[in-house]
Amino acid sequence: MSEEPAGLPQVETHCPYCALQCGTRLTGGEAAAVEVAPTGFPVNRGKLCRKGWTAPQLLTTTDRLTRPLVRRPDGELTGASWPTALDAVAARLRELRAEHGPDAVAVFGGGGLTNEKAYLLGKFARLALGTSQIDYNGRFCMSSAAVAGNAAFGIDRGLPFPVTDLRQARTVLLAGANVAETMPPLMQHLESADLVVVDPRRTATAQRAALHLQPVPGTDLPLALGLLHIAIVDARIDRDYIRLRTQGFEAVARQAMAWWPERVESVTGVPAETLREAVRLLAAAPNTYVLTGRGVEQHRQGTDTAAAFINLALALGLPGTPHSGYGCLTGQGNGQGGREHGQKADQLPGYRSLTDPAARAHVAGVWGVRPQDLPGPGRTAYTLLDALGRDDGPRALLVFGSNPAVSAPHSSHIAQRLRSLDLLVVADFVPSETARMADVVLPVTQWAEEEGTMTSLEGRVLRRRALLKPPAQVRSDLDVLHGLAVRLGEPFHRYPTEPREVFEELRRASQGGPADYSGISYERLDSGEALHWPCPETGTPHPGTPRLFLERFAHPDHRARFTEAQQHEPVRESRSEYPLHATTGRVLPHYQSGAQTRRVADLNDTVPEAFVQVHPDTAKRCGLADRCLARVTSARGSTTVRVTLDPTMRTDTVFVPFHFAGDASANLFTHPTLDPRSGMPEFKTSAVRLEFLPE
Ligand SMILES: Nc1nc2c(c(=O)[nH]1)N[C@H]1C(S)=C(S)[C@@H](COP(=O)(O)OP(=O)(O)OC[C@H]3O[C@@H](n4cnc5c(=O)[nH]c(N)nc54)[C@H](O)[C@@H]3O)O[C@H]1N2
Ligand SMILES: Nc1nc2c(c(=O)[nH]1)N[C@H]1C(S)=C(S)[C@@H](COP(=O)(O)OP(=O)(O)OC[C@H]3O[C@@H](n4cnc5c(=O)[nH]c(N)nc54)[C@H](O)[C@@H]3O)O[C@H]1N2
Ligand code: SF4
Ligand SMILES: [Mo]
Repeated sequence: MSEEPAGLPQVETHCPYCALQCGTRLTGGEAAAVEVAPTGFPVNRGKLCRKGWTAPQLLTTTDRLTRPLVRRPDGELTGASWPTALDAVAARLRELRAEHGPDAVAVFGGGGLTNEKAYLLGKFARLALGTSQIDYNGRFCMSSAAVAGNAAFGIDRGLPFPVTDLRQARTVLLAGANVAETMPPLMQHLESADLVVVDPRRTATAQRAALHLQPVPGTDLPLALGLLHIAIVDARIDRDYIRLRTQGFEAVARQAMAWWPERVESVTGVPAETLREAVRLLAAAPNTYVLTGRGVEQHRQGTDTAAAFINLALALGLPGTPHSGYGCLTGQGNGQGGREHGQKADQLPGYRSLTDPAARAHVAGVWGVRPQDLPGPGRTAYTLLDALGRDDGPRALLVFGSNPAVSAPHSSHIAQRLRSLDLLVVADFVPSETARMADVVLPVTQWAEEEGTMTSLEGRVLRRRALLKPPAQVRSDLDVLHGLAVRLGEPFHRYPTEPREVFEELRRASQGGPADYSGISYERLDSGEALHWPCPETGTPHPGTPRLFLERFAHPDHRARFTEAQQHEPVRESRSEYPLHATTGRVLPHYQSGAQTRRVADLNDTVPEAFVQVHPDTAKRCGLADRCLARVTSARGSTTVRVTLDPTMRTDTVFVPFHFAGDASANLFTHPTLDPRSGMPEFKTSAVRLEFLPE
């Protein structure tokens, strides 16, 4: 840890990026001189990844948004005062609502927003706008695992145990998760475990594995069924656990019987003996964890696939025991809290359902409205974006904390929908690709300039703390929502601008819900208590719940559910025209749509442009050499990227990171097919061909 210069302001907070929420100490009196250092916080214990170390660079990025921008009739975005910008937005929203009804206005949120922002955004949509049309980018993230987790366990908390429990693990199955690049400090907790990694690529994580299963992308469902098959046939399942703590095993076991190892091998490409070895490792260890990431979830059968890995974990008797378990690795900074407090299409705060009359009555009571004043559920993220500007779709969109012009599947189509709007408003701190398309851009604070709470991947509620004052013309998202709400005729007091005040209201709104925060306060968090939800308000301070399910699962009968997979129609695409599987994902130095990390020189210099990772034989067949330019083409469109040869790749599979924009955007070729249960797009498999592109 670095020596702190004496006398400079200092705060303990957490990294602005991923859901690991590494603990950091920020030091410095001005934005240009902020220094970051890791703390001893248990998930990162003195470590940060490069994104964490370089996060302060974004505070002073040269194109930081420092005043509102309004598009002039000649098409130019030009500076405007806050009252002018907010008046213009409110006036247009009122017109559109009067003409087309409240659902003419839509809201798109993000899993990076603090709990306070996510909560107030949902309230603003339902009350100030009266719209049902709100959803968020978390739908693109862990929504399939969330649906599967709710169905299996009765509650969805990504990790139902602290990250540090993994230190005792003897075997960890990482299915479609490349944590060595996506959450590097987490690797220190996996040092003594044998890793079984399921990934079509030999990633940095797979290189550390005791066993690497390298399937064809999109074949994890048969793979998981095959692992269960072997566990049953080899008598490695925990029959007592299944009898006492679960229901529904028989039907799932029948389904798994159809997936004998050689059949699985023919579909997935993973040798039958490797499958058997994986089951031996998983069943041999007393302390075994099954963890899933986006690789298995971002498919049209992502919910069923996550459920199939949960079924495997249940059959082995892992979830809800002290030294074993199942978890989904939530991705965004507040990916967990952001999915609990009401920015989802079908949701009210506290992870309550918008269609549950008791939930509506409770939240309406806290908000001082009648239950019938709350709209019903709206469209999920991709369906919402796809409906923009259509006859029956929204005419205006407000975006807080997402860059869908880059990160949504079939992005050229989504960009066209965004262009067809009467009004696009984007709140951001940088001119993201989506912000640059907006009619009004509202400049907001960054993490080091604001207070709030985040809920990490392990369900622990954390304090984000301000080191700096924001630039003069920059406001918080809470201020923006307040300013718009009062202009739309809402009572002043309904939209507090102080994060602590919003949190006090969130506590009450979440009280009694699955994600109950009512026993958590800024005071308790500031005194250093480790509080995982649920943490209800009780006579004596509730200690929070670091480990869920130890005594019972959250279903009324206290049992976990096995769930059978449904049949999924394959997307039919010409294999002769598009002979390769393309998959997409992340590299260490970039974050998401790249709106932030492409602006951090130290990160962007490491990976300055998009690439396609290809096996040398495949490259040769397509007439490609290392470092040449190539076009990756699907039935949706083409992406232009540089070839990187990699002999560890499957010869039928290529990989493109999705952090880049313009011609190099991976989402130009991805498929907008959705998982019918979660609304998750098929980011992880596209049928493509590769072509040489002369420079
Ligand atoms: N550096 C970095 N870290 C991040 C982020 C970032 O953008 N950059 N984003 C954060 C967020 S929001 C998230 S959601 C997490 C995501 O974290 P991860 O899930 O670890 O990230 P991905 O790279 O999307 O996907 C993981 C792996 O899935 C593999 N994969 C692709 N297709 C398949 C398939 O069909 N089956 C299987 N089994 N595997 C497949 C890919 O090769 C990839 O290595 O990372 C978080 N951390
Ligand atoms: N092909 C492909 N596409 C994918 C994925 C994939 O694996 N492959 N992964 C998907 C996943 S898992 C995710 S999570 C999504 C993420 O994709 P996006 O939603 O586009 O995520 P970000 O790039 O983080 O965009 C966040 C934007 O909000 C801004 N921002 C950050 N914090 C705040 C804040 O507090 N307030 C406001 N107003 N703005 C803020 C940032 O500057 C940035 O412009 O991408 C999905 N898209
Ligand atoms: S692992 Fe995630 S939270 Fe930790 S420093 Fe890196 S980006 Fe930040
Ligand atoms: Mo994500």
